[in-house]
Amino acid sequence: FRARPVVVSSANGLRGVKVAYDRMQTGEDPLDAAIAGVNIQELDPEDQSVGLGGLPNEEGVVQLDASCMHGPTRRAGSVAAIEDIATPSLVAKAVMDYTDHVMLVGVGAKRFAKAMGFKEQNLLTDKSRQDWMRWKARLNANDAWLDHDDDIKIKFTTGTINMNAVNTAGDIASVTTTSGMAWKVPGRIGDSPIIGAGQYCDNLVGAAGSTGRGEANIKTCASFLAVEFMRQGLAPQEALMKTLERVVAMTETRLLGPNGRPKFDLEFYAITKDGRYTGATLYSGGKFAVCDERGARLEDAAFLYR
Ligand code: SD4
Repeated sequence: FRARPVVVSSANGLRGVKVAYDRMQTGEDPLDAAIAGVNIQELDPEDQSVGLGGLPNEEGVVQLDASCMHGPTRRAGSVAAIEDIATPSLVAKAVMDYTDHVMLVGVGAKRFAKAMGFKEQNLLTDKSRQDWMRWKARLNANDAWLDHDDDIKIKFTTGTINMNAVNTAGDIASVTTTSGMAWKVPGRIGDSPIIGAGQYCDNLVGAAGSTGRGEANIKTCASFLAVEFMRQGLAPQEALMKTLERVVAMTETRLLGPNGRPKFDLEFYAITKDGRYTGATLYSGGKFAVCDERGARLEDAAFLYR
């Protein structure tokens, strides 16, 4: 068996897919390679959706979620609502490698990370603190949870990084890492650390992962669902479109607009064992990053609604 190696991620992983692809070419494990790819965003203070510089919760505290899966050994690891550690993707992998568990949360996750030698640091940059204060200053009694000013909405819906990689042996890995929804209720956990929602990988089939409104994803176990559709023989794009249709079908009425369409966006990324790939979003205009033998680039995502 010889696969076509490829790495696919959310658009903010344009630099990361290249790093991951190049590392796989030197024989590095696909999960280590993908994590090295997402580490770039985690450690970049300019990326306000993940790791250092991530937008905080409503109390101004940065709480991070991440999970990963390693196809060849059928293992998974995850951390949720972890504070003060810039690279939760690596902590998720440490949970996978060094514990008998899959998921650690909050203070326990942080204590574990420190015991594993991760450095504790303040993740709230000046820029993110100022954005948080600006948001706080505008709060008023009439605010609805879903009703945000446009500029703030952008930050609400951009970001998170999911990356999926397959090497020439057809070994597959996936990882997702995020600071979650900006201004979330403290303790809120999104889809990113949930195995089967934020990402999922099955070495016989492929991998899928997600960014966007995590609540919608959790309810549909959508990354698992996408991999299951591919297992049934659907091409990656068909699999992601059917997954998006399920998300719409499971959307509660209060989140549907007058046209019956969700008021949020959700994005999926997928690869197959033989190296096919795609990205798909609820609404048109989305891009995803890919790197293969032709180099790293952004491609247009398929979509359900224009
Ligand atoms: C979450 N899925 O915490 C993440 C947020 C995200 O683009 O992807 N934003 O729900």
